[in-house]
Amino acid sequence: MPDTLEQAPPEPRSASAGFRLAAFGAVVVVVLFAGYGIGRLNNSVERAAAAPGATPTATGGGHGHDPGGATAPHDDTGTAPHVHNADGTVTGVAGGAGSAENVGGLAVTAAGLTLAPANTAFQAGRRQPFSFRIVAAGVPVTTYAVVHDKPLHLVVVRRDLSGYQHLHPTMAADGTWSVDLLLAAPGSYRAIADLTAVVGGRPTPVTLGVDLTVPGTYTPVALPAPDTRATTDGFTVSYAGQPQTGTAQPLLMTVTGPGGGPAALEPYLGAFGHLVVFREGDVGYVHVHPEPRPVDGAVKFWLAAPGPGRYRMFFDFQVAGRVHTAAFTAVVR
Ligand SMILES: [Cu+2]
Repeated sequence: MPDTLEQAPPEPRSASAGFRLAAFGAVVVVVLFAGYGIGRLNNSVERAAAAPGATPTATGGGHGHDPGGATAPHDDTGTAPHVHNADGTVTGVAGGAGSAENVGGLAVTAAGLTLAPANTAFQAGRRQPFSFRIVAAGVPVTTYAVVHDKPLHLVVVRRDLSGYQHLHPTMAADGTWSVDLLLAAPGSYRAIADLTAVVGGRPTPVTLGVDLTVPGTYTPVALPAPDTRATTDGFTVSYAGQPQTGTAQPLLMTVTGPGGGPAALEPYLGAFGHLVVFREGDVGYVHVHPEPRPVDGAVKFWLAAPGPGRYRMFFDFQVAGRVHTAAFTAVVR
C-alpha cells in the first residue's frame, strides 16, 4: 500500500528526530553531490526501516498537498539551497549563483535515464494507481539517493497549470514506483519525477516528465492574474522579490496565520518550504529549496527563471503537522 507514513497521525517531532538518529546512525550512507554533501540511499533506508520496532519512512507514502492532508513532521538535516537542473546536475545557489537553464521535466528521457510509465490513461475523479519505472540501459533502477527526505518526488499538474499535486510514490523491490493518483478533471496532465538515481555507484540527479491523459470535456482554467499574495487554508502568503532570467533573485515568502500573526513554520521534507515553479506553455519545471533558516521570519529562496514568460509558483509549507500550498502567478520579462 502506498499510503503508510503520511496518513498516520503526526508523531511528536522530538520522537521522530530521535528515531531517525537511532535508526540511521548505523547504516547511513553519505553520497557527495555536486555542490552539497547530503544524502542517503533508499536501499540503506529500507534496511533501517526493517529493523525491529522501526517505522518505514523514506520510501513511505504518497500524499497530496490538498488542503487538509495531514503529514508527519520531517527533520531538517542537510539542507542547502539548490536547484535541480535539466541536465541532471544540482546547482548550489547560496550567494545568488544560478543558471538561466534550470528547467527540467520537459523530456521523458535524459542523462541516460528513462521514465517508463505502466499506465498513462486515467478516469476523471477516480483514484487510480500510477506506476512507472526509471530505466537505465534497459534495467530498472532500484537504488536512489534520498534527497529532501525522499528517494523520489513526483509532481503532477494539468497542462493549464491547475491541479498541482506533490506526491511520494513507494518503490517495490523490482524498481516499480506506485502511487494512488486522483486527477479531478479531464485534460492533459504532466507527471514529473524528480530523483537522483544511483547507477554503478554514481548518483545522477534528473527530472523526467511524461504526459497523462484524462478523457472528457476539457475546460481549461485561465492562469490567474499575477499577484504576490495568495491565501490558502486560512493562511495568507506573500512574497517579496521579482524573478528574473539570468541571475538568481531572492524571493522571500512570508506566511501569516489565520489569527493575523506570523505562522509557526515547521520543516517539511528537510526544508522550511519548497518552491515548485512551472512555466506556462511547456510546463517546464523548476524546484528550488530555501536557505536553511528563515530570514527575518521569511523563507528565502534564490530563483533564476529559465527565460521570459508567465509562471505558476507553488509554495509548500508546513504548520502544525499539515502541509499547505500557496500558488502565485509571476511574470518574467
Ligand atoms: Cu517531494
